[in-house]
Amino acid sequence: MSNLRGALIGCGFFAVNQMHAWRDVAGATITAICDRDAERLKSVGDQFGIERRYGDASDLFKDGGFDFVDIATTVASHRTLVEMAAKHTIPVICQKPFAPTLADAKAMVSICQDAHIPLMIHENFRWQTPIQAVRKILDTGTIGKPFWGRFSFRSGYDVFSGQPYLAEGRRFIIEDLGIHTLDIARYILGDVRRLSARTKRVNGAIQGEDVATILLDHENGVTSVVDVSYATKLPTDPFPETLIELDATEGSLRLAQGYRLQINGPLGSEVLDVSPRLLSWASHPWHNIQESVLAIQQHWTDHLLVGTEPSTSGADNLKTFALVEAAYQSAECGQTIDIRALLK
Ligand code: NAD
Ligand code: 89V
Repeated sequence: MSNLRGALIGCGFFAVNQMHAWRDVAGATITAICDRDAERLKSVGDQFGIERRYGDASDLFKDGGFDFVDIATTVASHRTLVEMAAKHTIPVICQKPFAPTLADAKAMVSICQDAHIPLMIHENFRWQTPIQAVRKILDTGTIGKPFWGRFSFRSGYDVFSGQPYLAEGRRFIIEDLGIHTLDIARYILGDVRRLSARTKRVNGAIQGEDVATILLDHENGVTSVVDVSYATKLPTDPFPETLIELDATEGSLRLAQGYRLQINGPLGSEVLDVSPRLLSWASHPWHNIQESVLAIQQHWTDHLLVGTEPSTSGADNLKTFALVEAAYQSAECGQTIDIRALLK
């Protein structure tokens, strides 16, 4: 099997997970890294034994010698870095949120299409073991056709200590976390035609909203609710679990806290343990996310090697990103937003 060489840009909080996962991916190896922060560059370079280190992404691209780039910086730099990759015809993975605005995201997809390079957004939540388990149950047809769903992420976990920038933006939970939950809703129930949303800020120490409730009309007529909160105090915090309820024509399904998947079919009920694996480099409670990082990076590598489109390609992710944009618009104006109009 050929081995792809990758370069990673952005050696911060989350990139350490990506670097660990790259070590476990079959068919790809990170051979160069870049960060404008010299300390972070040194720390990741030393930890993972990477000799080729760059403080400036344009020098990295100028030197080349890699088959894809993994952009793990925060959103402000994504468009510039994706444009650099396109200019050098280097296939690119870009972290979520893909772009600051939907207009930027559309432009980035076009630029990569014009350069004939694959673009995948690192939208890893759909790759979590419990989410994949829900998808598989639906595909068996045991519970029939869903007509209603709920995708819920409610926590009081302190995300700000590891990611202080999350407290500083005008937008918070929909852009950072709801983007994953909306993507899961699309992955499980299909694309969305309209949505309406309400938001709140409960934590006075941050700038953006930390609670959002979003009502979705899917293209296939299914109704669902996406509700997310970082202001919810519970005796056992479920971070970072997404809980799912689906009611369907022949039964129902409940993905409950503790990675317990209850399936209620015509012949009775059963409860499955759909816990993620604890990889050697992972730790509780992040292990669910960490395992999905390995899964998405393996998926990218497998698709790049054979030249097929990854599940969360740039074009696919525009349909998730539009839901983020629509949710903010709806929360501001109190109206229902037409997704097809946004995607035009
Ligand atoms: P961070 O601030 O800890 O790290 C970002 C790093 O990028 C910093 O070291 C910074 O110096 C570097 N950087 C920024 N612009 C650069 C540029 N132009 N050239 C070179 N280096 C540059 O951020 P983080 O918490 O690691 O988050 C990074 C991204 O990952 C964000 O978009 C965030 O939303 C996303 N994230 C995703 C998940 C997930 O599960 N998918 C989880 C956490 C964070
Ligand atoms: O997954 C993420 O994007 C993270 C967190 C789980 C903290 O929201 O930023």
